[in-house]
Amino acid sequence: EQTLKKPFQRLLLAIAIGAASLAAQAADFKPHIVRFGYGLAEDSNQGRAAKFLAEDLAKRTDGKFRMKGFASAALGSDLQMQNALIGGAQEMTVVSTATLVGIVDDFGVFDLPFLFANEKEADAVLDGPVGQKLMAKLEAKGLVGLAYWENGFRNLTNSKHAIAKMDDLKGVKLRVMQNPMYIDMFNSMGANAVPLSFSELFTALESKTVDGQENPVNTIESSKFYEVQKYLSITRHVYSPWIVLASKKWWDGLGADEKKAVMASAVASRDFERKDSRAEGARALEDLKKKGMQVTVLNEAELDKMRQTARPATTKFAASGHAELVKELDAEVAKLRK
Ligand code: TK8
Repeated sequence: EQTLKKPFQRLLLAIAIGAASLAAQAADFKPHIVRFGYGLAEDSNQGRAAKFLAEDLAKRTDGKFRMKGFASAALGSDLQMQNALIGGAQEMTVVSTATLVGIVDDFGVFDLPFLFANEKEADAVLDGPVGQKLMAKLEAKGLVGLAYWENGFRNLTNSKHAIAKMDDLKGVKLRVMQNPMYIDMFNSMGANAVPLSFSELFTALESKTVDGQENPVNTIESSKFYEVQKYLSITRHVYSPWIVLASKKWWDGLGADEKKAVMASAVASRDFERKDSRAEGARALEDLKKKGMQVTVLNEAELDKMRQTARPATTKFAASGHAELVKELDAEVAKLRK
């Protein structure tokens, strides 16, 4: 029986291998240069994930897709790159979803302060129906959403004084992303919100055009903000997603196998990036302390004050045609907390 079974199994295996290699040969990949622009330094979570993405995509396409990463906004700010993708002048990018609201305003739903309690909730919502529905809306605007990366929970830094309570924000000139929710939120808390692209931020902090900014600790470290900012306040006021985008003009010219490979690489890069960013977070915070930043952790009462104060910004967003979406998102989060 054994002797009969073995050759038969071998035959099956041989057929399977043959079929698999045939399928691989049949996959149709043409040579492509893919320009992938991003805002952070090459030595950052964004840079590491960009490198992973390029290598993964090369593997999946027999080296036919050659992705070139452009760090530090060398191809432009988030907004400029979005427009370059829409126009077909650039193939891919990764940007903050908060900077997409001028194109699909529904993305503002992820800017709601204190929406997610942890990364697990964020992953479930972004990779679930709400996140996917919003991605689908980009197509009509000339963009294809591929995957959400983690930017992370945002914290405050500034060069004026320690911020231990909401009232300490009074009069602080705070750079925010070009996004109405952030402007409303921080103005309501007493700060002076100044919308500015990330690519101009370091210089603005250095020249004291603005006193402070808010970003995850990974970014504060990789962008060397500790050189120009003394005080760090742990607030985790918004969980910030990044989104990997392709130009629809470019995407539409790809074959089915090529689209599948790009999509698969984007998802693989997402898993790599989230793991890497989370592992890096604690180390980045320790390093910021070593670099001389004074760290203040806001207590629950102060965070709650911020939450209450920011509420009208939430209401305003819901009232501007997003009531259903906010309800849907709240329901998903509630379900996750059961
Ligand atoms: C980088 C930006 C950045 C974002 C910001 O291009 O602008 O503060 O957090 O990560 O997308």
